[in-house]
Amino acid sequence: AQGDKVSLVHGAHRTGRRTDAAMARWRAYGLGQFIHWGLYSIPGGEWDGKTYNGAAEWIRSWDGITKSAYDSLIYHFNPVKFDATAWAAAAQQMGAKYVTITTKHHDGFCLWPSKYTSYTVASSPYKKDLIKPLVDAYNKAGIDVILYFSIMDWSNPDWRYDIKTKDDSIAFERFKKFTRNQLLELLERYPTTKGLWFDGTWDNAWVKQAAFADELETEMRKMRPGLIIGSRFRADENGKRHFDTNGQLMGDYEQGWERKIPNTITEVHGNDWDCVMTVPENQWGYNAAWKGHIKTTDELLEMLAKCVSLDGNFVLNFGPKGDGSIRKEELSLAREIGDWMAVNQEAIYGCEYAGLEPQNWGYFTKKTGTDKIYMLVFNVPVSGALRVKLPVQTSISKAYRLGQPAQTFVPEEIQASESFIHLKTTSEKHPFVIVLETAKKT
Ligand code: FHN
Repeated sequence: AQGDKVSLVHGAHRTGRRTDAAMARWRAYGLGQFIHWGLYSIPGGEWDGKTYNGAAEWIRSWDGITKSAYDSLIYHFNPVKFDATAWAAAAQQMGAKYVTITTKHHDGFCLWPSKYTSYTVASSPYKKDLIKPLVDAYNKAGIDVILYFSIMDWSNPDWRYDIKTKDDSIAFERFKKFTRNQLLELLERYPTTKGLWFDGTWDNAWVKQAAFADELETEMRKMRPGLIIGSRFRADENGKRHFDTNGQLMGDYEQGWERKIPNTITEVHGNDWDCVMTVPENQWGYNAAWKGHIKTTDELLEMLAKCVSLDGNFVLNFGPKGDGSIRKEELSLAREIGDWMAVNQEAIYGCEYAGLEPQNWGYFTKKTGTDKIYMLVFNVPVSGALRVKLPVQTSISKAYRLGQPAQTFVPEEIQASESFIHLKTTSEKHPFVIVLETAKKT
């Protein structure tokens, strides 16, 4: 131990945020799209006429469903309506700057024709690689691609939840080789991949592989310099995940914000992070029933604003159907988010935590490297007066509304560096953005 730090061989490789261009690009994305697509998209949460309430992509594991019947879905996987260009166009219109695609979820079914298993799209009636057209179409639309990969693989007989016997350990050694082969294969086949989004890494068998995972991470980073890997990939030698024994973030960004968003900047400890979010409560793969509370466009926009205001990216999940089409509800959310982004994107892309005291009317963001502050207004007070506290010796030189530059505001300075922006109306129906150009007082 050094001071109160423990010396670790497989802990974090770095303290503080990455400072390179690839990570700066990731940080500036603001908005992303997540895609969960696989065999589970065919039943869509229903089996033999029964609706299962759990997450649709987990249906193979629910009681009453035989594994072999589920695995036979491969013979029915034929997404004839799949159109990579149309998917990419919808994401582009929404304003997504990156997409995270499930190459393989927990069931082990691969959307690319992996050489290392026959449980892939190549064995389905569709036959063709699905990852390549997606990577090409998204890249063509100016959207970066990150590959989702589940380490846990229910289709592989060598997968173990824990290693308790000699046999387990022999099987898991084979599984590690298989995992490495598949990951290197993906990076080889899709060289424009910007990052890997790992999942299914919580079981003991994997958590015990600190040395292997560390070495593999180094190998992948060498192969694709700039590659972005989050905190879910590997544990340290004491089995600590996300943060090592010394509390340092493992990987390039914190991957712990799944369907939840921090409330304060202190909760993210100065780290990069992304929040992945479902439209219904907890459904990632296509769920035909689409029950429970379905988030609205304004709710999702508020989540996006909150994430960016606290230095994170917001990644909205889509669960295409087994036939390759995207459900109309998701398409219309994407369109509405895109319509808002078309006017207000300036307050999202390349923006960060503004360092200002939070106010109840909404969220502040700041354009990285500038003095431009954005007020993303979600709750208009009945008084119509929006409070702004700037750092000492800073004043507002210009205030105007995004999309309506002619609508300017004359801030009322209440006291030094504290002002009211007075809205002309309090009957706004949707969130909007006010730009504050600020300057140091001389
Ligand atoms: O079990 C999965 C779940 O199905 C989904 O893929 C999410 C996405 O972040 N990850 C896991 C749960 O953490």
